Amino acid sequence: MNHIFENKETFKGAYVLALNHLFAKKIENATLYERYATLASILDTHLKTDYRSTTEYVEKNNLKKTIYFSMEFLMGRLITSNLMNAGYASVVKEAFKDWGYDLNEIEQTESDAGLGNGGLGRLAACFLDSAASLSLPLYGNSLRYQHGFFVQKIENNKQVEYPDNWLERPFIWEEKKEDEAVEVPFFGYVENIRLIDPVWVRAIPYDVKVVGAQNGVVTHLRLWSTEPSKKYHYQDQAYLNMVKNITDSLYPDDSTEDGKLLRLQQQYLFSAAGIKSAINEHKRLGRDVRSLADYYTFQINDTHPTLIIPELMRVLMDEEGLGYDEAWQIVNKTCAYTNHTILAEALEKWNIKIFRRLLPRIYEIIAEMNKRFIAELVSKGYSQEKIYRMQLIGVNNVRMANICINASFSVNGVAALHTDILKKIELNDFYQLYPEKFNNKTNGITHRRWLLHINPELTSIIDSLLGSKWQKDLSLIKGLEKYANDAKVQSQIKDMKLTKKRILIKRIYEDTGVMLNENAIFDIQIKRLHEYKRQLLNILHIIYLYLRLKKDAEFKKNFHPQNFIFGAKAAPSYHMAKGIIELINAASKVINNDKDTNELLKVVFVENYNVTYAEFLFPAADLSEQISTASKEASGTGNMKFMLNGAVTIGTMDGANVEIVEQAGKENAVIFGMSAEEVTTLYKNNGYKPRKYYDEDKRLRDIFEFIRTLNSNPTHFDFILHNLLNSDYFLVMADFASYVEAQAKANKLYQDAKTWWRMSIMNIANAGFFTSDRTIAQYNEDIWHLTPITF
Ligand code: 26Q
Repeated sequence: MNHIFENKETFKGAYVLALNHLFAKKIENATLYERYATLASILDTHLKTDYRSTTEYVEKNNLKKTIYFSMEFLMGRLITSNLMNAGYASVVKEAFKDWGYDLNEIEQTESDAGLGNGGLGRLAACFLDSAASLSLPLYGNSLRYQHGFFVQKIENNKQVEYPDNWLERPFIWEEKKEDEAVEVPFFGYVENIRLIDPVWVRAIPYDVKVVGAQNGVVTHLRLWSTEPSKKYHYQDQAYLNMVKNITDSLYPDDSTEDGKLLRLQQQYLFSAAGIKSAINEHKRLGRDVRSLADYYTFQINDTHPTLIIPELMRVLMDEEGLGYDEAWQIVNKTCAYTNHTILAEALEKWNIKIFRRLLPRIYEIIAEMNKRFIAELVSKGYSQEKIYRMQLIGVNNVRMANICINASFSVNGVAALHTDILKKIELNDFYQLYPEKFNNKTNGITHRRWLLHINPELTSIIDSLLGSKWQKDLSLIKGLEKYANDAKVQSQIKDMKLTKKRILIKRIYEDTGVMLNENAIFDIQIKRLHEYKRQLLNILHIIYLYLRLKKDAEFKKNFHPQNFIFGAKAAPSYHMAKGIIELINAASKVINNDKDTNELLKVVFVENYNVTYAEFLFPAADLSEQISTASKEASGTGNMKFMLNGAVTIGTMDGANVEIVEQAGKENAVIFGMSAEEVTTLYKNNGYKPRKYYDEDKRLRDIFEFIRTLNSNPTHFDFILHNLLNSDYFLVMADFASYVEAQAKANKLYQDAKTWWRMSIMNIANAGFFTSDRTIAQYNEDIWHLTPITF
């Protein structure tokens, strides 16, 4: 092998030439961005060789593929993870060092690809990395949004949204493939299964390379963009606007808002285009459509890509001439569905009027599926009531989850507790009908990004103790356990934390002007803002602490300083969530500026929490806030990133927290609050009286009083307080006392250094289960059955 990344001298030569070629500059005159773009370009070009050999290998050997259909891929920046996976990071670092440049600095100019809302989108990105690293032919399919998830600014304590113009400068990792464009029809009317006078939109794929970890495998994430159809000679402005709008922006996660036609259009666009390109490929390789299921699994990431089901039916019947039953058999063997949500009210549904107008033929097919499904249930003797609950169309809505469950061969939840709740409660009707379809795949995170890349300090501690094999097989990190009580290792971990805290402190100071104490406990809650995630419980407790520190000298003496850090975006129309952001910011201003408590207590809300910010936050954390109302958080994945970086979880027995505790041991987490079962029973009995807690707990009354002083208008936050008193669906009041106790316990534990750092090490040592390599291996074993690429 002889190539430009071979050693630093060959690299330097190639880099200088490329910089001259691209920007006509010498290295000392180039801007940071030009230096970045040059590096990214030569790496991307270099990867083409592996990309081509991977594609050729998969085709020559007729390997089955998984197409991971997801409306979101929250990729973040790619330069470092691509360099690391390709195995060239150290050569490049060395070369840059010779020139006096820092790779980290260059990385900062890449824009963060924020094509997702939160957990579901980041999971999809971790899965791409893991599948490629396990040499599995898995390919992503999504949309190329011109604007990613909005940029958040805090103005006057409030969230303000700005567009994310991430494509302002060229996205170097993508390749436009004009020759693989497809035409997608919308609207029109149906005559004898034929769609008459539709509006055609051209979908063009942009493929983003996905690099496996040091195995020569390069797959891709296919992002569809829209352009005017080639079928028209004349196009009016309204048509051009429609075409542009389809891939203009990512929708914020917002189950409260009514279905928007544009979102349905996005869903059909990437579903239909993805199916079309799979079938085109299948035929190009000389295979019969009847064998589709032997060559593809279509994984449906939540219900957003549900339309691949009726679309595949349509193609097989209307274009390929198969009968309904034959088409149905194929769909049933190709599609698999992952559920990410428990909240029944969040299950996706579409008004049939909107649906029929946009997708008349697809609607007909769903209606036919529904008719047959109902007939099946009737023949099985199901009650009318149960049939109403299960049918695919009901109460004027198309029910996406019902379609997915009916048409897929696999239905999985994303953590053990979540899958259990689906089976026993939320989807019990379906579980009884199709017990064999249901399975669990506990989520995971790619340890390459979330440890090797973001925490080289911890990586090298582990390397020095265990060698480097664990980097390939994270289960080996268990070997750390035997050092849990080792004073030297404990102090290395503590030093690592201090290093990471200092980096974060600098960043937060630059961003917010707040200077944090490096000796304090770093207590971090970073995730989307949702009532069920209970950022409100966190801030109520902080206010309690503040008031107590001000009046209780004994308490103050025994209290270890604590920094509370929040990062969260609220959906733009989610009034309550935005109110909670404002409350956190208003409270933090008072608290951070009080000389009485200043040294002990700080509260920071970081602006624009995203993948890039996350990479600074996880490694610096001592306490990981995972405090959702039990049963409401399907899994959580931030909880795993904290654990892997040595933070201790303070949390409820919800989602994957249950498995974190199972792996690390209950004594190595701080658990509080009602259980999922208790929550379910409480809801069922209809007897929850949140006001009782207020009446009986002076701490809550004092907190409410304080909140009324935070704004010149004392009723400013009353909509939050009234909700707590009169409804409190997420049981903040019920869990308050238990949370205060858990926080006190954590604060005390931290002061016992030997115990604390043992807990921290035990968490790292037992995080092996949570690599997405394990998750992907399980998907493959139970659902996909892909053969690995072995060159
Ligand atoms: C719905 C309607 C209209 C517009 C947007 C949406 C929408 C968009 C995104 C609804 C939901 C989402 C995302 C959901 C999500 O991220 N769920 C999280 O998935 C993670 C990965 O499985 C879990 O760890 C989290 O527990 C779960 O909340």
